[in-house]
Amino acid sequence: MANIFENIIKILAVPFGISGCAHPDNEISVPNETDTIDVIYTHDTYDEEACIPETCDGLIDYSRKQGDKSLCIYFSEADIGFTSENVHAGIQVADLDGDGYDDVYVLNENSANQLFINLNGKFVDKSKEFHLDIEGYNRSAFFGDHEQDGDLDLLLVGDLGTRLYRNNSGQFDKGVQIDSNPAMAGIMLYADILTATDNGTRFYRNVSANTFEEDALNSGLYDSGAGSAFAVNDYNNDGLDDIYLANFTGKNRFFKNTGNGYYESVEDKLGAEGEFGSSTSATWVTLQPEDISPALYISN
Ligand SMILES: [Ca+2]
Ligand SMILES: [Ca+2]
Ligand SMILES: [Ca+2]
Ligand SMILES: [Ca+2]
Repeated sequence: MANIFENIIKILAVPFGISGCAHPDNEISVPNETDTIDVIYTHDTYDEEACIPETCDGLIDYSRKQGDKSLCIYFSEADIGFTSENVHAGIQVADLDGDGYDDVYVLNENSANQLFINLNGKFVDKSKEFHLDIEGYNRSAFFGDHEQDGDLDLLLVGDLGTRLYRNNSGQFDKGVQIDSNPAMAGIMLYADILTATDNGTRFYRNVSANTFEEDALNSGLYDSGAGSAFAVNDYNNDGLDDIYLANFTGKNRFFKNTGNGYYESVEDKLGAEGEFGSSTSATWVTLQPEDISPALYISN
């Protein structure tokens, strides 16, 4: 499903909010104008041996080599970065020590995950210090402030299910198991949690501290397909985050937030269904500085 390259595209584009970088080997179709959004589809013809460190001037760049298992991330202006010699299932960018500089969390397939903290322009492995050297085949990470206490908590999904790790003054706890079913993607929606599994979406309403109730059908967030990625954006500027679901076995979904934890399915109305059963990643990107609103970028 979602391959490493697409995971990288996804996370690099969103947290920085300035510009997405399109892979030069991808064929990118012309954006489709809809009522309010542009939709861009790509057809991945990625050469796994390619290493491309200079595709996004002035932004975080990336490269990877599947053959020798390397991953490189560079800030092109400062010419700094790090490499990680593991097989990676994905990465996530967030400012975990709250110093205003983004840090990088790398999900490794065959070893513990790694947290690289940006210290004066150099990335330093602080995985153990933060208790984020988590083992297991994790497929996606999402950082959000679950209990609104001012620090970022971690939602981790993968073959071992869905777990929420709370941040206690810079050290993450052992995690709470939300669901034991394997999942491909997961996001926090305020205190609630939405995941995509091979057998449909699951939406966990946070009832009390560690109590969650599954409510996908009733909330309007149910999809029966094998979801591969979520992309969150307030596309209609009403102050409520809306959710796009890239689907591997069915049409893509666009869940418009109608408030109070309920959603309406609007992918048909917006022309954002994607190519049936082939989407592996989705993100919102601003491709040109003059763009007023971001476009939806979908990898197939
Ligand atoms: Ca930081
Ligand atoms: Ca928190
Ligand atoms: Ca906390
Ligand atoms: Ca909205």
